[in-house]
Amino acid sequence: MNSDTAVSTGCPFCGTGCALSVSCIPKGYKVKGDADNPSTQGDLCFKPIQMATALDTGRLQTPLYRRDKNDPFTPIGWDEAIIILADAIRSLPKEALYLYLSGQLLSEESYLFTKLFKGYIGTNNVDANSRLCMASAVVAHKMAFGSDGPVGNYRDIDDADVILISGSNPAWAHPVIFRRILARKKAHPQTLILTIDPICTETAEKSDHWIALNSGSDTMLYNALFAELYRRGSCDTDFIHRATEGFELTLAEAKNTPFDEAIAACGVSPENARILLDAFGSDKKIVGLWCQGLNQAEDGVMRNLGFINLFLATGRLNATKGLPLSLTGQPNAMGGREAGYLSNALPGYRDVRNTQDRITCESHWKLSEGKILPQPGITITDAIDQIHAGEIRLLWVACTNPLLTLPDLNRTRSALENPDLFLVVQDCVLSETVQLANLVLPTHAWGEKEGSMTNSERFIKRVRPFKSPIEGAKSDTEIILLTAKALGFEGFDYPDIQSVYDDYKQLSAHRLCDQSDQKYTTLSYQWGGERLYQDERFATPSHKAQFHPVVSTAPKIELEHFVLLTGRTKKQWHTMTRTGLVPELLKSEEKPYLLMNAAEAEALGIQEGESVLLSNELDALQLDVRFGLLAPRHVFAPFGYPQVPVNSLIAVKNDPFSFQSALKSAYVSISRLSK
Ligand SMILES: Nc1nc2c(c(=O)[nH]1)N[C@H]1C(S)=C(S)[C@@H](COP(=O)(O)OP(=O)(O)OC[C@H]3O[C@@H](n4cnc5c(=O)[nH]c(N)nc54)[C@H](O)[C@@H]3O)O[C@H]1N2
Ligand SMILES: Nc1nc2c(c(=O)[nH]1)N[C@H]1C(S)=C(S)[C@@H](COP(=O)(O)OP(=O)(O)OC[C@H]3O[C@@H](n4cnc5c(=O)[nH]c(N)nc54)[C@H](O)[C@@H]3O)O[C@H]1N2
Ligand code: SF4
Ligand SMILES: [Mo]
Repeated sequence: MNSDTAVSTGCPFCGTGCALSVSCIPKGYKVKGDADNPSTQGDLCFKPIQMATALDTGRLQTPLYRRDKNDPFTPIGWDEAIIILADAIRSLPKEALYLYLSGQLLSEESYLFTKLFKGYIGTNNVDANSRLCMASAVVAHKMAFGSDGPVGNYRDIDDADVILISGSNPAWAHPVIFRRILARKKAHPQTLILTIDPICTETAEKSDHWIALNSGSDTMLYNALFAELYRRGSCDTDFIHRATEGFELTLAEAKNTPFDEAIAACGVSPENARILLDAFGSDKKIVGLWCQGLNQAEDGVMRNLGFINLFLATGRLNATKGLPLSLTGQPNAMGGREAGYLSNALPGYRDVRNTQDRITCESHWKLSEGKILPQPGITITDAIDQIHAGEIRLLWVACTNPLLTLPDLNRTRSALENPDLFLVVQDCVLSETVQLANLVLPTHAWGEKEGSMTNSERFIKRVRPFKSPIEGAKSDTEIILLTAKALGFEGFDYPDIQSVYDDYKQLSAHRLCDQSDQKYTTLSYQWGGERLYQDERFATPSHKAQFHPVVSTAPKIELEHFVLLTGRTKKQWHTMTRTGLVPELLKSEEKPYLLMNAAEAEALGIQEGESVLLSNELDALQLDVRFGLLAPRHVFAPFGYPQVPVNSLIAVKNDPFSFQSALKSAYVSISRLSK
């Protein structure tokens, strides 16, 4: 690349989806925000800047193979690797195959994988790490509005009067969105920032009010607010009658617990409850942001719906009074969902259970009718069970590291170690999951590949290469195309990525996520416009938005254990396959830790910095204590550190609607190590 030609691309980290401009400098690459991009307007955080210094570190450069997982790997050529993979796929019934993908893949890659598995091979056994991340938000959006797709956009932050953040720590996890929130506060100091979280996070600290609550009590809180807003006459009855259904039943359920009793059960102070009521009872513009604190729970869909109900009840679905905006975790979890990579989905926000949706895809892919199965595939945690049961015999993992990020890691590990499982891992570095593989397919990485991504506000942009690919690896797309051809499938002759996009975009025509009139070469587009449903015509069968009754829960916090919360830190990215390569990126976060209230630690005789034992029926781990401020009896540890994988303490408990795992919390005992 020429030093004076900056390449416009997208950030490979979080779902904020910053547009970047990368240029070549004598010592490497200079990464800046792309000021011409209307979505993120030139802003960025430190992660992509420092990542650009480690693009070649630790990279896999040749396919590796071993028939027996106890043998060492043998480097092999690409022709042989693809033949081994195609033979393994052909040798098994399609029900025994499973593909596990990632919101860090580009849309074209997720589309091709979906076409190959759900279309040509004919199995819906495809899922993505979005099952651990966005599945509850997806289901809640479908239930409330008729389709997946976040309603609002970042611009709504710029003139909001109240920014209500629940179960999300954007100061760490979506830094550019948080900066935009702080910029609004600076320009308009009356703006109120409210954060509902069991932890006094950096986001909560920088908010006007930290609204502490006990883990698991969101539904109780939102129901209490809902019923009280109605009692005060603060609901928008015109909007409710005109544009929604289900209000009465939802209200009846919400009224079940008296307000004061409910608030107390949640651990929310009466003063904080009043602040929330006053905000929703006013005409102020409220933007509601949420993420994993609502999604990753056994009642994740209910938490999402309870939060959305407050916006529907007060007519907040527009630019004037505000709206909800679900924050997406990974850089392209939005695009992956649009491309149909979840186990029930098909491209263009379609569903395998819908006959017309199947026929549309079959005909677009020139397949015979009936080739796509009408039953959703199994989800990833069920697939782990089926590996144990010997039903799933081939697992192909691309761009995710399940050995550290699924729940119940000991069970996950023993599944992946199963000698009867043929494990194929497609990754750019030697991840923990790669280390258990039979066949390793080394890939190009960020900076080397091209395609498109959709960010958290539905904005699509191009990702472009700015360096030559590492020698010996292939792009994810090429690997899929070679495998499809080795399996004898026609329909995978794409001369370039543009032709993949042009094919994929046609399946979005006349859908909510329509991008069919866009040109790949100039792609920069917010599908659905600034806000969805501004004509109050929703994607539901009746075209009305739907209230859903939400069952209130507020688990009792028992004195014999602590609630372990899990989540992110500011500098570390997931399993550290990226941030672990850059020492500057991890500074002060090199080691995991246990965040505790000082008084609760001291009551157990624990000093700050001391190493303690954290245990439950699944495992026991050692972590060093840091003091912080949390709701009583709550502690926090970050996930993803290979040396202390907290997910081994988390049982598989899934939401019954979204099958998303309750990764946010587990009960644990804490004890001092005997000296
Ligand atoms: N630095 C960094 N940034 C990232 C990532 C990363 O790994 N590192 N990952 C990206 C991805 S994939 C995702 S999904 C996002 C996640 O972004 P976030 O969801 O913002 O981050 P988390 O730390 O997982 O969880 C957010 C908060 O939920 C709170 N919480 C826990 N239980 C409850 C509850 O019962 N109720 C409520 N109201 N809150 C609760 C936690 O205390 C925590 O502060 O971050 C993205 N950005
Ligand atoms: N306890 C607990 N567990 C959690 C969560 C939590 O909050 N608490 N959060 C969950 C959430 S929201 C998420 S999103 C998941 C994330 O979990 P994972 O997706 O498992 O974590 P990553 O470390 O991001 O793994 C991405 C992998 O893709 C590889 N990779 C990078 N670029 C490419 C590429 O271009 N091609 C290919 N083929 N590979 C590439 C990386 O090297 C890495 O191995 O974790 C989940 N697990
Ligand atoms: S905020 Fe997210 S998308 Fe933007 S630069 Fe930082 S990590 Fe990348
Ligand atoms: Mo995520």
